[in-house]
Amino acid sequence: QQATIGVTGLAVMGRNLARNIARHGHVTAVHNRTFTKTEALVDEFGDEGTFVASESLEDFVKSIETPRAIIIMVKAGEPTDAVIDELVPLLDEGDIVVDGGNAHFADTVRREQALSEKGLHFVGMGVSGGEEGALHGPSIMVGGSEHAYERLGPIVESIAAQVDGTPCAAHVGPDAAGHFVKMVHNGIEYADMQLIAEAYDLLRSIAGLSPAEIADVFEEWNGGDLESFLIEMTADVLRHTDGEGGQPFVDVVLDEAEQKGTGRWTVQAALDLGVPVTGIAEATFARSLSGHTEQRAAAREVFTTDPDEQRVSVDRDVFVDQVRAALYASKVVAYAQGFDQIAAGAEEHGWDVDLGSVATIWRGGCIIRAQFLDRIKDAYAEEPDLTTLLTTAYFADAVKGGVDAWREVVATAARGGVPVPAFGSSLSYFDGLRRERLPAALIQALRDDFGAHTYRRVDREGTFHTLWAGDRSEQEI
Ligand code: NBP
Repeated sequence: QQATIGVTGLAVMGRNLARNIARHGHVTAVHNRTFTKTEALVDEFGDEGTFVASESLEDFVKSIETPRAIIIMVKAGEPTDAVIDELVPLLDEGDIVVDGGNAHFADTVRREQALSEKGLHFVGMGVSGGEEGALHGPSIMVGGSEHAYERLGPIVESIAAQVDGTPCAAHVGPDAAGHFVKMVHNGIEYADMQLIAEAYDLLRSIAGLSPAEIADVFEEWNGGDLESFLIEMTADVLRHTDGEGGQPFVDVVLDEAEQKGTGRWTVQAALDLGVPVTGIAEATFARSLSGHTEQRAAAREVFTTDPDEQRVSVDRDVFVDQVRAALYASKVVAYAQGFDQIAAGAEEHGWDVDLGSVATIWRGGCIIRAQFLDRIKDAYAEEPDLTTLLTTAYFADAVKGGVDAWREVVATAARGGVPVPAFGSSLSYFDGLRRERLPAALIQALRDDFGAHTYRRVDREGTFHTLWAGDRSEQEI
């Protein structure tokens, strides 16, 4: 029997994605470099659907109906190139090669160009939701040509998470748009997790709540505007205890956050595009700081903390609510910045990305799934060319309503010596945007003074330079 689609690379993600596809009634060809993984999949889960297993890549390719659609689900980077190089000579014109791994979007641009020259379609497909999502319904961000999506769309939409009957899968744009959007998704995930971690730290260190009490707070928050997978999971993790001693699990975990690189990629791309994604950047740097153990030890020794100095008295219930408002406002900023980055990336690369559709497919299946995304979807439905999410009626009201609490929380954190890089930078971003005049004027004047970099004036058009070392007269350039 000819398969409708093939999956090569059957580690946790590929195996679960293949099972999900087969469970939805699509005959699925499966292949893995090490054949035992293919055999294990068919032995354990063969009754979930129709799998066509092959040991060699040649047989795998032959087992798929043309034009073929083949999903590569191997380690990102060189392994993906190695698989593409092996696959290409076996394919026919019009076949579709899909990379479902976490590729850097620049690699996807390169691969798409190389394969299109050979008459093949290359699709960079971002898959979010981890291994559980891959099995039960991920969020899928598909790049590549319209033509490729006509073949792939019905399959990916059937296996994706569904919210209100709408699949969390879409063709987000040509070329590497899918991987770019997935990268920013992960960047937002970094910011979201950092904000949650700061909220936890504040509630524990300043309001004196125990992890179990903070779990209750998060559970309550999950019943409101903040409802999301990560908030729900935070309550669960904070309630978890370790071993027989029953200490909070969060206290036995080493406080050094790791990263696989997608946050860093997001920040690097944002720097190239000139988009201030301060929440994502601070979240990425906060992980780096946590890993600098030698510097942390040295600083702890020199700047020992006096517990009295850090004691800030707050009304517990009032503070809990202020932290909730600060978390929500900061989250609005982080998401607004992420969507700005997608818009800027799309413009830079000539991809027509529908931001409303991105919000729609992030409502389910992915790690940042949240009720909040419904609001973002609505905002883009009302105004597709939105300048910034921050100023849309719903979010503007939320931020205005929470701004006093937000300031209070950031100020209290500073007084109490609790680091809140994401809360603090989001508030500064907000203040920076709404400020009538920014001190950027002084920076421009300094640049003109030391480097003759010129400036523009508020009162007339043109570019000017002052002869700082001379008679200080102004020249129009
Ligand atoms: P891994 O990233 O651990 O990769 C293991 C797979 O790559 C195995 O099938 C392995 O084959 C294959 N492979 C390697 Br390594 N080198 C190869 C080569 N030169 N030729 C052929 N195959 C090769 O798997 P994963 O965790 O399932 O992730 C797959 C992709 O999905 C990655 O790009 C990842 O970034 C992405 N992703 C992962 C998650 C997640 O939660 N884990 C979420 C979203 C996206 P072998 O069995 O023969 O060694």
